[in-house]
Order: sequence, then structure tokens, then C-alpha cells
Amino acid sequence: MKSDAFYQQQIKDRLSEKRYLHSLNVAQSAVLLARQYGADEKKAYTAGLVHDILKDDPKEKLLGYIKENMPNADPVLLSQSALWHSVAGAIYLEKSLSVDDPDIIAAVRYHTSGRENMTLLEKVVFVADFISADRTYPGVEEMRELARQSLDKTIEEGLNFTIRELCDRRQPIYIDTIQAYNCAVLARKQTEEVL
Ligand code: DGI
Ligand code: FE
Ligand code: FE
Repeated sequence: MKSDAFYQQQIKDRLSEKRYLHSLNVAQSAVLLARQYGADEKKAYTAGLVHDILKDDPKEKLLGYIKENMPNADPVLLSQSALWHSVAGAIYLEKSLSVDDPDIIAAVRYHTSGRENMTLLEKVVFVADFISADRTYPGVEEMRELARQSLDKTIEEGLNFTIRELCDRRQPIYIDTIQAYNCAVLARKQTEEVL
């Protein structure tokens, strides 16, 4: 593992100014969420910093990484170019940038799709990406408020929006996203039963 200063320089060199600032904001949001929910703050910062490391790389290069390293990749993953930067980014961080922490690699790998039974760190980075300071979509303030109450509820709301939007555009929905959504809904239902 290298230092955060090293990873910060890497993303500065690879990303546009806008995405670089987004990454710094996600790292900052991830630390605050980690503090609130009891995740590892240092891992949250590093994962937030590097989560979009390959976002500005050419699509063919990202797909190449995925095909080389995942011979049995899901056809939906191969068809949705928006998912490639997270999967390829995780591979790149492990193979070329000495990231040896499986928790950080998984947080990057699943930061776009989510997945079944996400770890606390995965949830923290997923939610930090939705509520970072640079986000300006309608409803972002409500999402920030929700994130103060529950990571699962924030994931449910975020995926409700994403899945709806993909459906409206007649796009396929990656199985990990459906499973992340179902997990978040079941977690909410369980807390409601207890009340
Ligand atoms: O990289 P960012 O812009 O910060 O955000 P992100 O990594 O969460 O990318 C989100 C995009 O991915 C969003 O435009 C929706 C798109 N996408 C395409 N197919 C899927 C998908 N997102 C999910 N969760 N699941 C999909 O199947
Ligand atoms: Fe991303
Ligand atoms: Fe992002």
C-alpha cells in the first residue's frame, strides 16, 4: 500500500479537475460517514479518493481490463459502459498501484453497482458518492439528511432513482444492483417490524 499523498497525486494526474475535486469530496464525505457509522475512517478516505480513478480513461481500455481479468463477466456488465470504471478501477488499483487492502478494493469495485450484503465500508463509499459536496441533483439535500439517519435507507433511495432511470431509458439492470436494492429494502422492513 502506498500513502494517501501518492494516491491523491495519481488521481490528480489521471482525472479532469472536476472529477479530481469530486474524488476529494467523496473522500471527505466517506470519512464523516465512517465516523458516524463506525467504519474505518482511514480506509474510507483512501477508498473515496481512488473510487473513480479510471473514470476518464478510454472505454475500450476499461473493457479490455475487464475482459482480461474476468473471462466469465456478466453480459449486462459488458453492455453497460457506465459500470466499467469501478470494476476496471479495482483491478488497476490492485495490480498496478499496490492497493493490497481487499476492503478498499471491494469498495471501489462495487461503488457504482452496489451488491448483495455490502460491507459497512462499501455502503459508506456508495453513499458518499451520492451525497458528496459537488452533487447538485434535485433532492440531494434530502439524500444528505437521509444519510444522517440510515445508510440502508439512503442506498434504497439512490437505487430507486437509478433503477427507475435505467428502466426509463430501456437499459438492462445489473444483477448486483437489483440485489443491493433488495437488501436495502429488506433491511428497512426489518427495522420497521422491530418498531
Ligand atoms: O462515477 P460517478 O459519476 O461518480 O457515479 P457512479 O460510479 O455511481 O456512476 C453512476 C452511473 O452508472 C449512473 O449514470 C447510472 C449508471 N449505470 C448504468 N448501469 C447501471 C448503472 N448504475 C447501477 N447502479 N446499476 C446499473 O446496472
Ligand atoms: Fe464512479
Ligand atoms: Fe464518483
